Amino acid sequence: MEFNKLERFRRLMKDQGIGASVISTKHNRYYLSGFSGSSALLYIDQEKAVLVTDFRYMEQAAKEATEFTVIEHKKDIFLEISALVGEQAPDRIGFEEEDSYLFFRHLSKVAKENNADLAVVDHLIRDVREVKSGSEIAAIRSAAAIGDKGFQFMLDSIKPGMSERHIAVELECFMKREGAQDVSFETIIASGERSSLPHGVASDRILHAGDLVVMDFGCIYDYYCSDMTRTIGIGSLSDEQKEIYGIVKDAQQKALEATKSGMTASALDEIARKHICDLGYGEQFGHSLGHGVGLEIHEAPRIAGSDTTLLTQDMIITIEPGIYLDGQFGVRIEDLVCVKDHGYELMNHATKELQIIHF
Ligand SMILES: [Mn+2]
Repeated sequence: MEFNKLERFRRLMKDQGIGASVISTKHNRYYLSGFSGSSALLYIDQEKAVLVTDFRYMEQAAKEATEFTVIEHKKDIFLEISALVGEQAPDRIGFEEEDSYLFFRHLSKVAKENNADLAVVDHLIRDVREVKSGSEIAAIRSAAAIGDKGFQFMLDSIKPGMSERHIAVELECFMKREGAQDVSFETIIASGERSSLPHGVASDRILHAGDLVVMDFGCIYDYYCSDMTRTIGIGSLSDEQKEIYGIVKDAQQKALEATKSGMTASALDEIARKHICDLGYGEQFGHSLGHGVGLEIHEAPRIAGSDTTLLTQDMIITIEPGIYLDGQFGVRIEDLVCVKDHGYELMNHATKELQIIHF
């Protein structure tokens, strides 16, 4: 479904008695206005939406931020903001506590000049961003499809003597050739004993027969992120390695099949966790099951025991259980899914059957 993001935010502001907001962080600024440049402030009240930027971005802002009036500031951007606040005279001004202390100091001065209080709005925008519009889902679907192709590319191109870093560079290059703007986070290629590090970014380690290799990667397409993990084997694997792989794969499948609108994030986490605990590896699954994905690689909700958010239609989340045996090996399998009223849309289609490359 397509919806107006700015109007949704305005409604939440109104509910909270926030007369005006000044939005400054990159992703929220892009989300609410469509402006992709690196320097601007948004001023938003119930009637006005104004983007204040400098000479360099005037043309781009006018083109991208179509719902906003674009104005240029010459010296201090907060002079323009203070004038806008002055016209509206709100009791409370919304701001993002995620921004810097310096920004907070400047905005505090604006609030004082206008006899207004400051109110945090990060959580309001987070609530809007949790549920994706049709075009956001389409962008993430495309980003996920590039990831799937990237996995196949790696299966076809991993050769004896390659290091983790070599594989990561080839993969990143491939995804950019396929249309990715960038990687969505530092590519994780963790082989052999390094695969027990849940966040083992690619190192100089050379792949060997008997290794499991955890490959966790993603890209950005049309500003939206993808995120997937596959674990593959090199040469012959032990029965224990294959058994652990099977447990993680089954836990992931169980969680996928349970996913639907109306359940809590914590209940979903519990489904995969219970399967792994019952088979004796609960202690070795030390992270949460997943997270929301959107403009940023980690967004709300968290799919964790501590997050009681109700999953709803068109939230996009990862499902990524893992088992890590310290100093030996690890397995993780991750897909992106879009939550639906009666189930889910799987956004990754790369095989999860254990792939073994024979050198
Ligand atoms: Mn992830």
